[in-house]
Amino acid sequence: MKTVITYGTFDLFHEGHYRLLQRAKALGDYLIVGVTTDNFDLERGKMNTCNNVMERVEAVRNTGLADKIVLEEYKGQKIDDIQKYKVDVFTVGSDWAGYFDYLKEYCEVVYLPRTEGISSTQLREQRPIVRIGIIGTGSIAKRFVPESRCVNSIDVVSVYNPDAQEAVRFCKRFEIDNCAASVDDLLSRCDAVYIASPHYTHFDYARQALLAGKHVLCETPLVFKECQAAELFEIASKSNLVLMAGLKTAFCPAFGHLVSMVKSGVIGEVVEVNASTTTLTDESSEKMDASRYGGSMSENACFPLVPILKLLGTDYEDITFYSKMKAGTDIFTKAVLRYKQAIASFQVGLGVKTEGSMTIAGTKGYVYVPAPWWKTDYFEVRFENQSDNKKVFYSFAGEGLRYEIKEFVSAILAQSSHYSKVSIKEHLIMARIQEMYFRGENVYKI
Ligand code: C2G
Repeated sequence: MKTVITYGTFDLFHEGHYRLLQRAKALGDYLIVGVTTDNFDLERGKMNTCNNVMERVEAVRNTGLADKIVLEEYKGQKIDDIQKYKVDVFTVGSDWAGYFDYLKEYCEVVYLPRTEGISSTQLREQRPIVRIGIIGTGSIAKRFVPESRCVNSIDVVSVYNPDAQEAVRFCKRFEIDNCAASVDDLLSRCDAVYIASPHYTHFDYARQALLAGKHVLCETPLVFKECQAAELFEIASKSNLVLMAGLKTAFCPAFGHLVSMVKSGVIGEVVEVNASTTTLTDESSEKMDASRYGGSMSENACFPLVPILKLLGTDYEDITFYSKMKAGTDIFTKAVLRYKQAIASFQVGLGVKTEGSMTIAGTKGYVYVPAPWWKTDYFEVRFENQSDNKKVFYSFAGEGLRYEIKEFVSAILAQSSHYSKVSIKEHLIMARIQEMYFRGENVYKI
């Protein structure tokens, strides 16, 4: 039996892909097709795939040409696969001519003529552009615009800030066509809104945008009351709109890989998760203003809550907060969540600095993520026998916002078939925890 292998992203599956697989199949008796995972594509700079890995695997499977489909997850996997599956022929389109000559050491390498006149990039460019309006022109909005320019099918068309001068300066700096005179003006010019205004304004802006039929990507924390979160998701679902919180960590490649590895049982049963996020902030900052929901909990708690809820679930038994207060604001808070079978804790601070690492303790080993864990490109899986330790690297491009922006745009263009990386329940629980804190439930202040 002559085994042939080929690899691809196969995004927006088209005639060129089909013909490649047909000719690959004709080179032997058994065809293996490697489909790149989302993380691997992000890692190799392919930011703009529209279909997720499951959709792309399905497209290849539906051709009926592949005898086996494998996922291509890392650079160098081709050599492992060729040896593992005793491959006789590696083939790929002629656009890669010469690039895979190093595989000649292991098997025959054949470059097949590419089908001219069609490509995934071309098909992507024919897709609609999502026009984005930004509300708020602060530091995160200033990072959002350049990051958005790394993602296909999105264009920032308008900006709104109640302080018109601020908005004018922002539009000039980022060469954005329109400075909206009002929120309604902004909403009339866009398909989706990115809300980067102060936390306490999020609910009203998000509600107004959703009721106007616009998709919403809102900075975290989304809202401070569970009922508000529920109302926003209710409006979004009724109008088939995308509502996402800017939980950037949840969309980063390394974090996605970390959660999959831990969920697969690589460190056994998870018993404890601990994470810290502290960012020293000037006392005069609005982020420290107690009258405007300022403080460490509101600013940073959403970061560690993502891994805690992802790894241990949303059914914790109870949560207790211990806060160091100053001028009515928590400059440092430690929270402990008791689960049936596990404990989670996190430390957040705007006026206190600590190591920004995360550890995930399991019955077979543990995961260590160095600071800043919330935008990590690297983590270690460690065991009693240190020779079993694994170091995992995942590139983290730019400011890391591009991953969440890509997710937002894909969700809008994919409509209902999109799988959200953060569930509605997780959003509701995050809002509930913020609400408990601000109501002083189980809060011990020092
Ligand atoms: N292809 C083709 N004709 C086209 C477009 C693509 O023959 N008009 C071929 C490509 O040469 C590749 C396969 O179809 O062999 C899949 O193309 P992509 O999905 O773009 O995958 P690519 O990013 O080229 O991945 O490591 C090898 C790479 O994974 C190939």
